[in-house]
Amino acid sequence: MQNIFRSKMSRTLVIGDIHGGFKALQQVLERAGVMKNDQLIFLGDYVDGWSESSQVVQFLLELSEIQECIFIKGNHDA
Ligand SMILES: [Mn+2]
Repeated sequence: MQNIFRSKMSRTLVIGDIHGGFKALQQVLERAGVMKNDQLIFLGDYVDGWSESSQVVQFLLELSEIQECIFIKGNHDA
């Protein structure tokens, strides 16, 4: 019953401080069970930290074409 209800509900999910952690980003999206009708708000700091900043940015650009995304610029992204 809960799954049927959830499938019709859209959520707003907020993600911050990815810092080049592409694998961690994949894991958090998977564990949150992100669906097409969820809105994603990214709080910035996409780069600096882990070594996969380019993969993170490429992935988010592609994701934004199929999913409602809002990107805020963090202090590390200036
Ligand atoms: Mn940060």
